[in-house]
Amino acid sequence: MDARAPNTLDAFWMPFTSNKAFKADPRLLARADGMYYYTPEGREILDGTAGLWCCNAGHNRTPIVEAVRAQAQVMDFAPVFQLGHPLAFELASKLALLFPDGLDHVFFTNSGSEAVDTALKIALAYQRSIGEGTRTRLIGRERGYHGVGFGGISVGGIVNNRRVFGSLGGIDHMRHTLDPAQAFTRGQPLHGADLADDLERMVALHGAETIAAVIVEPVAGSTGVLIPPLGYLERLREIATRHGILLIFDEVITGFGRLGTATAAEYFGVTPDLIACAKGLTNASVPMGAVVAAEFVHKALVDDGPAGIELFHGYTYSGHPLACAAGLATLDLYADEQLFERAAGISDYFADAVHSLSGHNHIIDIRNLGLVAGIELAPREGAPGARAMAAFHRAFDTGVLIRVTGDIIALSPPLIVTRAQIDTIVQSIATILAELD
Ligand code: PXG
Repeated sequence: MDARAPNTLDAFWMPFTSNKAFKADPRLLARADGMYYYTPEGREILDGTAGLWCCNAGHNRTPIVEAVRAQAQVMDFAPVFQLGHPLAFELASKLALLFPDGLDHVFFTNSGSEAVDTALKIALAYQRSIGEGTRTRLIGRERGYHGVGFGGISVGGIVNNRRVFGSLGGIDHMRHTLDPAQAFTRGQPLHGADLADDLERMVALHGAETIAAVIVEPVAGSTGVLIPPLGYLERLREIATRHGILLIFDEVITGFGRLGTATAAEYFGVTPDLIACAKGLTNASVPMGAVVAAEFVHKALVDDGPAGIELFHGYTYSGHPLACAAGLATLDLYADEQLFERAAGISDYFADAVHSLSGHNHIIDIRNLGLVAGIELAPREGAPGARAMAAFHRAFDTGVLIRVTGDIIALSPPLIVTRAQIDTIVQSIATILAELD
């Protein structure tokens, strides 16, 4: 094949996309700056989703761009197997400081999926290291999304992500927490903490001595913004602790300011044993994920572990220098511009704005917390997802980027969003829904 063949859309097999539909009617992004994307023709698109819930500081921020550029000139790559480079240690130290007390050790990955699978492996290794080797079972939750590794799709609660691939064995799922009877709740639903007792049911069904860990998104994002009922996460924490089950928070979306705090753990005042994160860690400028582990987990595996390699796990690009440079600049930017506090400060305005859509055409629920919201539409008869997809296309054509999942519109704007931009996003959704059949 001639490598200089003309550029067509054919060769790129696009992820999580209807390739045929996209290539028949492509939507391309060519440039980004602050709150905006720009199409190749130069059309401005207001970003209501921070890319894919990941560009929390807005796009192409100069300090991050400069840091990556500078690092690329100094050292492109360095192995971190039996060698090290200073930025990885520095970023790990800063991340440990930012995350809750007691979560002090950082394992770097390149994505959220890898962070999730790494957290699950650490949990299994931990249980074995303390003499609890029968604990091999992993518990997830319906409507959980934990990326696309075999661990993640197995604990995840989305059948389409598993249907043609299968699942690891020894997995079970708790029920999700979405309750239609509490539609249009602002913030956390009042009722439903008792759904955490599903973990007790798992213990009764399988025996605690078979369960290594339970993993949840504190706020489920990609299956349509599911806000935990008041007291739910606290109860899950209590049950997990009582039965020697590690609690893993998947904070790939909730981390780095989405709720107005560094982590959802901090927001809810519930500290898990492991946190998986990614996305906002580098403002998505260079791919990177991480698992942040509790001191006691690290101690059991590393300090008290055997001589030699303590954990047979890692990626060529764990702690990649460019990602570390991006991560350090990103954490500094969040702090310098007080972006988490900014998100907290504007979240009431955001809540008012999205809930002002209540009563509009097609809307059957609105959910929100921090700077994330889900707007659920009634599905079209016999065509689930079609109405929201039509809204997505129309929003893009009129200059606003929203995200849709099933018949749910998800909003997660960069933390630099202004009140006027929130108004524009919400007004555009109102107009589109009024016109949409
Ligand atoms: N956990 C959670 C909670 C996520 O949201 C992942 C893990 C996997 O991360 P990577 O970096 O491997 O993709 C995610 C990713 C959407 C959407 O439309 C969400 C994600 C990815 C793609 C689309 O909501 N989240």
